[in-house]
Amino acid sequence: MTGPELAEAGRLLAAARRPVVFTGAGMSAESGVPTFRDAQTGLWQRYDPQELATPAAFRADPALVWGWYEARRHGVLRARPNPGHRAVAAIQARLPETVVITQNVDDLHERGGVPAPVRLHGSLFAPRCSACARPASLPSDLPPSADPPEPHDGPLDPPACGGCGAPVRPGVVWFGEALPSAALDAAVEAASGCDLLLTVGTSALVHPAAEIPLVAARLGAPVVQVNPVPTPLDAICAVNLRGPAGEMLPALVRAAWPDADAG
Ligand code: BJW
Ligand code: ZN
Repeated sequence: MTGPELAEAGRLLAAARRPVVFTGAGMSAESGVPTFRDAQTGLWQRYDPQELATPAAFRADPALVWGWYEARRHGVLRARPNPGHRAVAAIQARLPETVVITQNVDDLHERGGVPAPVRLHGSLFAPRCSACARPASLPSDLPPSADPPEPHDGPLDPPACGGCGAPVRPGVVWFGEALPSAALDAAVEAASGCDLLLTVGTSALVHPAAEIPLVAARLGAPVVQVNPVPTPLDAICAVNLRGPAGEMLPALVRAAWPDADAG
C-alpha cells in the first residue's frame, strides 16, 4: 500500500517520540468483533445497543442486559488480535512512551502485545456488584485445555453478589455514567503532552472520549486518522487514512520504519 497520505503519516510517526494511539471498535472489527454501531446478530438484532448499554435497561431487565454482555464476552473469547493490534504493539515497542487509550471493552490490545492500555469504558472481564461495587468473578469458562465456549444467545440471569446478594453487572461504562476518573485523567494528560495522535476505528460520536483527539489537536499535535469512512474528526486531521485498521496500521508502521516487523 502506497500513496502520499501514507507517506506523510509515516513521516509524522517516524518523527514522534510520545505518540498517543486512541482506538475504538473498528480496531477489533477485523478480529470478528462487531462494532458498537454495526447491525447485531441473532436475538440481539431486535435491540438497539444504545438502549441496552444503560443503567435503566439493566434495572428494567437484568437478564436481558447480562445475557447480551455474556454473548459479546464469549464472542471476544473466540476472537484473536488482528494485524492492526500487533502494529500498535510494534509502535509501542519502537517508542516506549507511546500511550494506548482505548474505548473498547475487549482484551485484544492486551493479547496483541500492549500490556496496559488506558481503558475509558471499562472491560467485559471485570464485573462488579451493581449495589456495593464488590468485584465479582466470571464463570471459569476457559479451562486451559478447552475451546472457548459457543457464543451465548439469549437472556441470562446475572449472578448474585457474594457480599450483599444484589445482581452483578458488567464492568463497563454505560450512557449517563461517569468514566473512571483515573483513566480519563491519564488520557487527557497523555493527549495534552503527545506529539502525534493516531485515532483508529472510532465514530467519535461518544463523549467525553471523542474529545481526546481534540485536546491533542488544540495543543498543536498532528492527528492521523485510520477509518474506512469519514467521521467528525476529519476536519482536524493532518492525514486521513481511509481503510481498515488491519491493513493501514501495518502499512503505516512499514512507512515509518521500513525495517520494522509490523506484525
Ligand atoms: C473501522 C473498521 C476497520 C469499521 N478499521 N475502522 C456531549 C455531547 C453529546 C452527548 C454527550 C456529551 N457528553 C456526554 C454525552 C452523553 C453520552 C454521549 O456521548 N452520547 C452520544 C451518543 C450523543 N455520554 C455519556 O453518557 C458518557 N458519560 C457521561 O457523559 O457522564 C456524565 C457524568 C459525569 C459525572 C457523573 C455522572 C455522569 C458515558 C459514555 C459511555 C459509552 N459507553 C459505550 C458502551 C460501553 C459498553 C459496551 O460496549 O456495551 O462505549 S457506548 C459505545 O460507544 C461504547 C464504545 O466504546 C463507544 C464508542 O464507539 P466506537 O468505538 O466509536 O464504535 P462505533 O461502532 O461507533 O464506530 C466504529 C467505527 O469503526 C466506525 O467509524 C467505522 O467506520 C469504523 N470501522 N471497521 C477501522 N476495519
Ligand atoms: Zn454487593
